[in-house]
Amino acid sequence: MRGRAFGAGNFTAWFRRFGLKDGNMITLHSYWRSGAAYRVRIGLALKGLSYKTAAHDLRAGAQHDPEFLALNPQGLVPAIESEGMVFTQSPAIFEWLDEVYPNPPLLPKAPAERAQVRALAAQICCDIHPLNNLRVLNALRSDLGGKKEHVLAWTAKWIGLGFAALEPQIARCGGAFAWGDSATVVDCCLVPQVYSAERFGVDLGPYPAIRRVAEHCRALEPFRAAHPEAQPDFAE
Ligand SMILES: N[C@@H](CCC(=O)N[C@@H](CS)C(=O)NCC(=O)O)C(=O)O
Repeated sequence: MRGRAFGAGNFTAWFRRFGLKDGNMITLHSYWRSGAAYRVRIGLALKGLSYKTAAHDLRAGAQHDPEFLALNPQGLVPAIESEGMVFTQSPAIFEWLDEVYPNPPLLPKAPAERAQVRALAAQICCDIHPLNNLRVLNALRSDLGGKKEHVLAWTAKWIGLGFAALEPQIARCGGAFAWGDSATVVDCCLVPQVYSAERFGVDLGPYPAIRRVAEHCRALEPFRAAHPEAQPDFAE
């Protein structure tokens, strides 16, 4: 497998020193610029879990290596190995994390609130991000002959539509975070989506509530530790 492993040994000692939990030896299959892996890195950091990173260079096609496909037949990151099992799909990973490592929770307690928080996160994970995924943008370029400006217009269109709908919801329900005053899965999904919007040059001017929450989150240590440029495989 082309994934590069960044050792757990030193990290484990380091994490213990700072009072972080060992995470029952979690390996996160990741790529520094992957928005979906970034989400899970935030979730792990918010829960104070240590983990080992196995990096797969998506630009070099490492997600198509047979060894990685044996782990995740979808050929997508993130994937987590823990407890002798493989966990994929960031929303399912969040649910698993919250059940196995309940503190601090990434979902509110009340069922109605949990449903609303899940719905906000789903708007990002299901309706915005998939349309801007690497394989979709590659297909636009190679299958349909899309030029750079077409691809940028495509990404801006779907991020803009999604953010325009999220904005009033976050303005209404948000506090310091996207939902109230503690971090939830919405923040785990929103911050990487804002990073991606910035990368694609989307104008965030019309979304003050989204910008406010993203700025607040990005100043916090768990979000900083999960940032793409803080990853061991970060490359310009
Ligand atoms: N629904 C999946 C999406 C995972 C996903 O799309 N990962 C991207 C990186 S952000 C990927 O691995 N892309 C590889 C490719 O497009 O070939 C999740 O939430 O985990």
